[in-house]
Order: sequence, then structure tokens, then C-alpha cells
Amino acid sequence: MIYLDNNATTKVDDRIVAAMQPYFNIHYGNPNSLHTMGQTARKAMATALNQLYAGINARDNDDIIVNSCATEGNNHVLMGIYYDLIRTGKKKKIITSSVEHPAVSHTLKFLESLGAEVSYLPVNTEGLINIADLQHELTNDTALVTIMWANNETGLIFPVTELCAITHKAGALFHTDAVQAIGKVPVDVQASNIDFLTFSAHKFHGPKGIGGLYIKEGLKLTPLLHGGEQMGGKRAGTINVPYMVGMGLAMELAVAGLTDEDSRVRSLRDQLEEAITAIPDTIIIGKNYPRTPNTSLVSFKGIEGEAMLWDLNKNDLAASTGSACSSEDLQANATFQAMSMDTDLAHTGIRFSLSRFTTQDEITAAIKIVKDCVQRLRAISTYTKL
Ligand code: 7TS
Repeated sequence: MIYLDNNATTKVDDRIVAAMQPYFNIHYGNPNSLHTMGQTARKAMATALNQLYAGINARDNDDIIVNSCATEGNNHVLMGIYYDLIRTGKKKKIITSSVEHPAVSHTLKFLESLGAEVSYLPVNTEGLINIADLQHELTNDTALVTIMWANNETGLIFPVTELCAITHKAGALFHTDAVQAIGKVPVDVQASNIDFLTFSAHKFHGPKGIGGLYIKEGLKLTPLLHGGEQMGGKRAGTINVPYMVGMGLAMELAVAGLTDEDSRVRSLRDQLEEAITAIPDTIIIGKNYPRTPNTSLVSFKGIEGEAMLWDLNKNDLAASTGSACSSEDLQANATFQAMSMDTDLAHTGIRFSLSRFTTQDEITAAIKIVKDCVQRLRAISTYTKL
């Protein structure tokens, strides 16, 4: 199988599997236990935390709360802001983009049902927000702005440093979902001055079921999970040491691999796009804007995304019609809808996402598979050349 669905999840790097292994059945102590086995696990946890701090350039006094996934991190920030600032009447509003992952957008819908006011900034046909719209929406009663670092469907990179500065000027806090940014573009919490940032290990070759929430020094959030005193009382639940070891190393390797991502992976993605562009009536969304080097969202006119996905799959190429999280309901891609594409076009999106394990041979083979697939499906569809 040629795997071009790395924005959905990635292969766990063999070096990471090996590093995690002893913490399942040899050093399996609880890091909160005082005996030697507990302390061995605790040391591994401390090393992993250091790798996470270094990976995003966090300060010693910043917090990184290790949790179960980015969905949890996003819920923690949004619920915490609701509990601490909105429910208490100090502030009213949260501002977001209209192309966030459901881990943000659905949580915000829930908070709206509890009385929070949420503004959704529109995006243009390339998926970009207008900074003037943010400026216009920011008022004294804005608690938080939450805008992703990079979009999971298009790969478009949002100018988070600039958005954060504008947000701070208005006295609000800034959160970014950086799930699709880690390992693809440099992420520096000090340079960007971000207040809260979420990430998830399985998007950068670590295991599934573990993620992190960065909180800038001096800021506090009501916990999402109450219970034991793990994570300094900020996230209860026994710490998953093997996965934490995996996430720490995954972060270190992701940062070390940034140059490869920006050169080799980008050039493979560009080769794929060049070949796709040569097929008539194809559009590459956001092609002329800053994007993550591994992602390509393509519309092949006249071909249903689902049909293409299954044809590609039959030919051993794994891609996606957009976020795998929503592919069970055959609705048009939400990002396409937010980008005001007409409904026909909105059903034609196919996302290819590469990784450090993608090879030249795979891309060469993928180009042929895609070309053949388009020819086959257009021949049996109502497609007429423009
Ligand atoms: N945020 C973004 C931007 C994402 O892309 C995803 C997963 C999540 C949050 C959720 O992460 P998790 O750790 O809670 O699983 N995105 C996708 C995707 O694009 N296709 O499948 C999953």
C-alpha cells in the first residue's frame, strides 16, 4: 500500500516503538510510586517532558500537560476558558475560524448551547481568513481567539504570530491547534507568544492516544479531568509512561526532520502536484499560499471524492476525501463548504498527505495510479471537458 494519508495518522517510527517497549513490561512502575521501579518510570517521564519543552521552545515555567489526544487538549482549553472567564461573567465571546477541526468547532457548538458567544471568521475560496475580520470581531468582552496553526485538509498555514499579537492588543488570549504543524513547520511558542497550544503524537510518528497541551507561564485553566494529583493536579489519571516516552522521542525526531520535510518531502509533494496539474480540470486548493510541505488537497472535476478514494484504494493507494474523522457521513467536505465552493466541486476533494517515510518510488507509482484512476472514472461519469 502507498500510504498518502499521513494527516489522518502516521506510522510509528521503529526507533520509537523500540524506545517505548521496555516501559510496558520491564520498567512498568507507576511514576508516582516511591520505589525504584516508580522512580525509573519517573525519570523516563522527565526526559520525555524535556524533549517536549525543547521541541516547541517552551520556557521552564511554562506548563505542558500530557493528555490523551489533541481532542482532549482542545476541549481542556475551550471548556477551561468557559468555566473561568465566560461562566463567571468576566468575558463573553470566543472567536474562531470556520475551518477548524471538529475537536474545536464541535466543542464550541457545545459551549454555545451553554450560553457562550462564538464568532466564526469566514474564509475565502482558498481557505484563508481576512485579518481585518478578526480585528473587527475583537471586543473588550472577547475571552479567547482559537485559530489552528495549519489546516488539516488544505495544509494552509495561518499567520498565528500576527493573529496572536492582534489578539493580545485587544486583551484576549490566543490558542492554536498545532496538530498539523508539529514536524512540518517550526513551532516556537516563545517567538509566536501563543498562550495555549495543542498537539497529538500520532500525527508526527508517535503512538495514538497521547497528546499535549502547552500553557504559557502565569496562566491557569480549570482542569478537564479531576481526580489524582498527576500532572501537578492539572490532569488527573495515571500517566501513560510508555506512550509519553514515545511522544518525547517523536517530538525530538520531528524537529530534527524539519529540513527533510521542507526539502525532500516538499519536492515529492510538488512532483505529485505538477503531474496532477497536467490532468485537465484539476484544482489544487491554496497552491499559491504558504502550506505545510506534505499536504495537497485536490479537486478533480466530475469525480466524486468517495468514488476516487475507493478506486485508488483498489489500486493500493491510501488517500482521503478530507478529514477521516468525518468520512463516515457522505457530506461534502466541511472545509470546502466553508470556502464557498459550489456543491458539485465540494464533493470532489481528495487529500494526499505525505510523510518522512514517503519515497520517490511511491510518488512515481502514485502519479500513474492517480492518472489512470481519473481517466477511468471520468469515462464513466457525466464529466464533460470545460
Ligand atoms: N486537530 C486537527 C487539526 C486535526 O487534524 C486532528 C485530526 C485533530 C485535531 C484530532 O486529533 P486527535 O489526536 O484527537 O485524534 N485530524 C484528522 C484528519 O485530518 N483526518 O483524520 C483525523
